[in-house]
Amino acid sequence: MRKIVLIFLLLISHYVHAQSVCGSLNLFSESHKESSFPKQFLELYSPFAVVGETQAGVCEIEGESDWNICRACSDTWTTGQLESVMPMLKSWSHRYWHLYWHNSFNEGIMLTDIEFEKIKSMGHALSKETKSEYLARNEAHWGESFFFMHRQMIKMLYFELSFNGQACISPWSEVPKDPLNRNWPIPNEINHGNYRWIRAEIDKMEEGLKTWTLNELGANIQALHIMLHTTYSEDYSVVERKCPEDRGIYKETCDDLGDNLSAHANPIFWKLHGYIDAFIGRWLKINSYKSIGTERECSRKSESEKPCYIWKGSYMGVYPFDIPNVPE
Ligand SMILES: [Cu+2]
Repeated sequence: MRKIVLIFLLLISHYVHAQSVCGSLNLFSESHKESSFPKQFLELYSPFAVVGETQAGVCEIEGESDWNICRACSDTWTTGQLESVMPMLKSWSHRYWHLYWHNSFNEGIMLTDIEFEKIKSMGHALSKETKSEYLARNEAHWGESFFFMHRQMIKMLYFELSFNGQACISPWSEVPKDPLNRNWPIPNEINHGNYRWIRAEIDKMEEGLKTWTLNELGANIQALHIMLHTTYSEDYSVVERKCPEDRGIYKETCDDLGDNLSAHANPIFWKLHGYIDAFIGRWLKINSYKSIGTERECSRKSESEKPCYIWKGSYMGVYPFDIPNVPE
């Protein structure tokens, strides 16, 4: 049912002109042409945020120093932090943007010419690339696009927290070994023994880091990524209660880690995705890169930030994703 709703919404969204942005930041904003963005934006527009030095290695967007915007970094969520980001994370445009991104690869990427021009004007496509070349490149580098897209989501989260004067959320430095971990217990008892499988996958990634391309790492990390989502998902009876469907879409309360429409509304999503994202930084170091960016971003890096790795997969879907006629 949800798929039918999505296709319908995709069709009518092309006729809607008003664009809504998830949260306070439009990732396709023209302001990206300024190299001092987004720190400067935060200083100018946030009534609370004080952009300061981040603790080294914590809450950093590794390889993208422009994005190290967190003034503080916390391990667990406070009510203030949750309240400042949930309106964005639970908005339907954000939910469908994430769902559509994943479906793009399952069902073949669909992109209108207008959307492609927007992507190109913001430097997210290569300078001489046609739409079909862009789509083929992203299909071929799905593993990188997976890293790229989820990194954009982390940036948006960090921006929203910082904009509201809140600390960022640090990723797991290690996946908790104890299923009854004080801060991050595994909610469903049937998953309590999963750590050994998770550990085996982590070992594979650590070995592979030395020889794989970033794209191969992104593809091969899927088993670990899905295992983490499954392990930290709640029992089906809880999910059913939080996620009843209404007109084919979930209720606002839904934060099921097992569904792309709702996973990012779950606080643990950011712990596990930050952990997955940190593999990008480890890969860059092992391969002697000092930074990472799109073609345009790399061309603007200072000498001390070179060599800069240019993303080969940088598809982030249709963004902003307009969802007309959906209850907010
Ligand atoms: Cu996702």
